[in-house]
Amino acid sequence: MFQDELKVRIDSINQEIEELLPKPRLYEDCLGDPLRYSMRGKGKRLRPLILEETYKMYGGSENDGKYLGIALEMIHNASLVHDDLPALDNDEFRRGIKTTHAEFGESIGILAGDGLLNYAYEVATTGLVESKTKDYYSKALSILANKGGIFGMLGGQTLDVAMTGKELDLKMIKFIHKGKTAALIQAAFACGACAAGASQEEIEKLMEIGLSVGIAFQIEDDILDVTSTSEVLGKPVKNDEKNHKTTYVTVKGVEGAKEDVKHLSQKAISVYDTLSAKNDFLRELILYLIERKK
Ligand code: GRG
Repeated sequence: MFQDELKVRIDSINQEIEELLPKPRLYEDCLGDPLRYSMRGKGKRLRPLILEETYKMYGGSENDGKYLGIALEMIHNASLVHDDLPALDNDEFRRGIKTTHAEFGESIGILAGDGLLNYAYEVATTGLVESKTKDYYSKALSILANKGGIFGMLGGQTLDVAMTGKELDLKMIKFIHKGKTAALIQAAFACGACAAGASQEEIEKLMEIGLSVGIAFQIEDDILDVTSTSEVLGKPVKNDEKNHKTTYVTVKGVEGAKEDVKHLSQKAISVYDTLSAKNDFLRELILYLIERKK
């Protein structure tokens, strides 16, 4: 069953995270503790999951997918730590536990996010040193850095902050979603394939799939913010209203937004079905995300 398979894979990713996180020191570990804490909680581990599945799908059989996948999850978690800070969303709960700054204080929260971001690149470059296919790996690494940076997630998030309180049209909202959320999902689809030596044509298709899945994922996030509960999500709801954000739901309503999630997911599947490699689990995962409850 898909759900059982999903659990096995998430457990395996959680083990890889434990393996690659810095080990606790004997003396008080004032950065290591908050850094490890920031990776905890019931995260869906969606990004390393996708990355490692695409790596296998294109024949990858070494540790390259693991290093890139966990580095990507660390970049994602660093972004969550900073997103929760008082200067940004000011949230005290995520994944059912206190946010890093709520647990360790704001200054340490800022530093833990910085530390995790830098550590992500230490993990990713350790993978490069060990890789037997450095040409492929370095190309994947450059996609990872690009999608996490000013032309990707960081750029999208900055625009999101700059536009807070303003009325936005759908085109602008999608542009923000493309950066702040879809960029890392594109990295998840493209980096694994790239590290395994997939062709440029396949990588471009995977980027297209990542874009549709990523925008759909953020729209669903906006939907769940108004339709779900904090118990189910493990984080506060009605956050967008609190933060004066115009979202996809503000513009299109819940039903309109749901329709667009379906449409984007179908678009992703139709490109997926033209790929030269196959992975039924990954295909099911894309479909599962349309129905996600958290
Ligand atoms: C420090 C790298 C760095 C960046 C700072 C704050 C910031 C820039 C970016 C925030 C980007 C952001 C939070 C986008 C929202 C993406 C999103 C929908 C996150 C939730 O992802 P899930 O649902 O979370 O996969 P889990 O908890 O399951 O991992």
